[in-house]
Amino acid sequence: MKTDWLRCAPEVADALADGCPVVALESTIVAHGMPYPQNLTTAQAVEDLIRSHGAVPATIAVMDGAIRVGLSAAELEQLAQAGAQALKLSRRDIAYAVAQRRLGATTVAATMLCAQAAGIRVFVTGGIGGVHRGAQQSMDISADLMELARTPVAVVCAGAKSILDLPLTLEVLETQGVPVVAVGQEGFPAFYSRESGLKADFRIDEPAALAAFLRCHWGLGLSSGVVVANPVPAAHEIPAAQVEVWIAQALREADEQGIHGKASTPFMLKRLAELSQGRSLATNIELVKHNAVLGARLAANLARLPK
Ligand code: PSU
Ligand code: MN
Repeated sequence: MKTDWLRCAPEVADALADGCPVVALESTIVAHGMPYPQNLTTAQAVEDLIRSHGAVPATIAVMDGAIRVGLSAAELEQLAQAGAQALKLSRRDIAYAVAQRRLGATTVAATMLCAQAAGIRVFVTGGIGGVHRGAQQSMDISADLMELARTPVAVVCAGAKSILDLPLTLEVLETQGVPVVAVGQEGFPAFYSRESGLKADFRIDEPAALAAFLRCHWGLGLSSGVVVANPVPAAHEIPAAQVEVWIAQALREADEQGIHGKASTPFMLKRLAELSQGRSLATNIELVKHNAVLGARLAANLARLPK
């Protein structure tokens, strides 16, 4: 990637040059995934947690005609305030946003590709996109899955939301050769709930062992990403049966209102927060913070291993 289109914050560039741990963060969760001001306070808290666990945070977005890796406090605030006015950028949208000097928030897919271009191997988010329910008809499969297939970045998440078809999401990841590693349990977590009823491919509990696994995966020349699925802490989970009631209603409304494509996930997140009277948002915030701690530890362990 040409460096005039990729600008790392000085702190991030220094850390990368010195082989110090860096953790990438996405910005769609800030601009499109949570309302203001909780989006800002969460983004700040996540950056602070990553720092206090020994890594440098690098929130990624498109601003001023460049991919920016690491934002200042003022830039993070600008993005949080812009909310849905910022473009939601997946892989296909990046060149448009850079060339047209638009403000853009990167999804998991776009953040992975930018992180890889900058030399960052560990990325923390809330949940990954996946195969949407009804995808047999709509063909709505998140570009996140295709990016995981081709880009060597570890994505620390709380699994994927059950607004998606989770069995089909795991099928696609298997087909694409993406390992799904659960932390602390056998099951693949369902974002708001610890269990989805599905098994992850592997269980690895310790950050040091996770780092060794990643080093081996990439050392073998496997060029895919890895899903590191970290279940929401029990104290903050919402029972799956409860979530399903809200999801069923929000999906019905999305269908009635003709919401589809890239608008679908932001609509669902917003309606779930409303229908749950803020409970889904509170859980979302807690699980992202929990992922931030694991991501920082993982990056620190990876940085300690020989290249
Ligand atoms: N999951 C969340 N919050 C989010 C997203 C996922 O809990 O904000 C965002 C991520 O940026 C993810 C994107 O990459 O939604 C997926 O969108 P789509 O389904 O349109 O690919
Ligand atoms: Mn989609």
